[in-house]
Amino acid sequence: MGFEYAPAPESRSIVDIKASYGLFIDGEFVDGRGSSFKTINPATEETLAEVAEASDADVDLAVKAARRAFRGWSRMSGKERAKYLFRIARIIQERGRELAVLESIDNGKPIKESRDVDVPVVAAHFFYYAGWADKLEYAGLGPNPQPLGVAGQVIPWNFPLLMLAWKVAPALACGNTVVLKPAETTPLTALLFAEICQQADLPPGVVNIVTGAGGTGQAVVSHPDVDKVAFTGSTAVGKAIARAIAGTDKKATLELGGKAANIVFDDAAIDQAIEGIVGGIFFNQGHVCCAGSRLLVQESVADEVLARLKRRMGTLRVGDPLDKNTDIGAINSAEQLGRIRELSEIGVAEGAERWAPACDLPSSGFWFPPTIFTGVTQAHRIAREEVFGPVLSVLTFRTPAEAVEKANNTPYGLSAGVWTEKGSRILHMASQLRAGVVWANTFNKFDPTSPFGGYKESGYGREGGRQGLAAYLKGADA
Ligand code: TAP
Repeated sequence: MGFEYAPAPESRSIVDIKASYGLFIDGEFVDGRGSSFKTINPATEETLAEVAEASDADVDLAVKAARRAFRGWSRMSGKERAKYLFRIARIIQERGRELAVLESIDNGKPIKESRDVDVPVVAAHFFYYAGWADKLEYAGLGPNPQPLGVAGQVIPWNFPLLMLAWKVAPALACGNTVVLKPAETTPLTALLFAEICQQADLPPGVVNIVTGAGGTGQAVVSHPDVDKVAFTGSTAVGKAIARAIAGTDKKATLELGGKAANIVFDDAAIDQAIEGIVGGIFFNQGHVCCAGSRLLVQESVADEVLARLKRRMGTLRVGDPLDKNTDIGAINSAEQLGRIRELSEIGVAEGAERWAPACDLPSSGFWFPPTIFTGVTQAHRIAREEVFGPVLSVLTFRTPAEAVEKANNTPYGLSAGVWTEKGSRILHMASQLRAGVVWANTFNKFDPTSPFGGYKESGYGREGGRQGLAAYLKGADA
């Protein structure tokens, strides 16, 4: 039994959501030429604002503004560019509560995550890349590194502001200018970031934000005057983008899906591992590309791990994202909820056993309880496809070799986790796992100094760290 908690709602009065938003082009908010769309609060289904949908012509204006701004921005000394990035980082910290509340309202994620993870890591990214701006020639990427030009960046809805930071901070530090398209369901923090750019006196056109749906994203990545494409999202759209830019000289980084194995050996500290399993799959409602969505547990401890995991899941609080006690917030959209339900039903139909703790879900909004499937085999779709929700598939193994074999048996390769007391086993597993990030005795840790990216269908290129600079510099290879 979990404790009863009195509600502890964070006030939303700190946030001023406008009735409608335009596009941010050339340093100003302008009306779009296309139609508009609504963004809603997924926890209540209440409409938050009308947002302009950028047409091809709007995207063209944004790219032209970015091209004009590139002349000055790319010639500015790194030291001067750094001042702007440091200023943006500090404003993000100052307005951190506002950003966190807005992110939770528009995305559905719990305030304790937006407040304690998303926003601090966003600020850290700007601080980190501000530090590189005047040291690019010492990054080991050539003696006189030069920016690429205009970067077209398309981001998903699961970490709206964090994905923006991963894209914008290194691009600007290297002297590029950007046109960024946030996801249709989560545009609001990107638009608040546009205000922060104004507050920081960033030269007009260095950052442009064009809101819209997939068509706007397509217009950004395929615009002939965009030199660099940076995309995070689904593997299907990533492949479509790779096809769209094939034969051009655009440089691209694609950060796509994942189906990470979180591997628990019998010598692991079980209580710690349980926290890592829970954080690995239920953090951010499981809307995490590197989520530990496949638990591989050594057979000799499987019963114990499952029993403790179920007990722990019974204490997770699902509900109001703005309540400071909430562990699991709302699913981001009706569409995503539909996908999670469909794959879960397929799991049952294919013979896996479904379990979720008893929990009362709110009557409006989009919700899915933390769920595990046992009796899962490698052939099950829930073991192979990205559910992108709070759904964990549990498989067992007997030997390290079998764990490696099962962990690598996926078209993806973004991340993995290893839980064991033996350092030598951690090193062995890390060398065998075909994944961009391998966490040992922890999971879902993000740091701007550490590169992040995938193998196989999880995409290519690295974001974060010194390696993240290479994606925004001519001829550089991390
Ligand atoms: P995507 O469709 O890939 O959306 C990602 C971004 O690309 C959004 O801004 C989207 O705009 C835009 N987009 C869509 N079609 C495009 C195109 N043809 N050209 C350029 N940009 C385009 O992801 P989703 O629909 O939000 O989610 C679908 C599945 O993708 C999820 O179930 C999950 O498995 C996976 N996913 C993975 C990640 C990560 S981090 N790996 C993140 C999100 C989703 P709109 O938002 O307006 O459609």
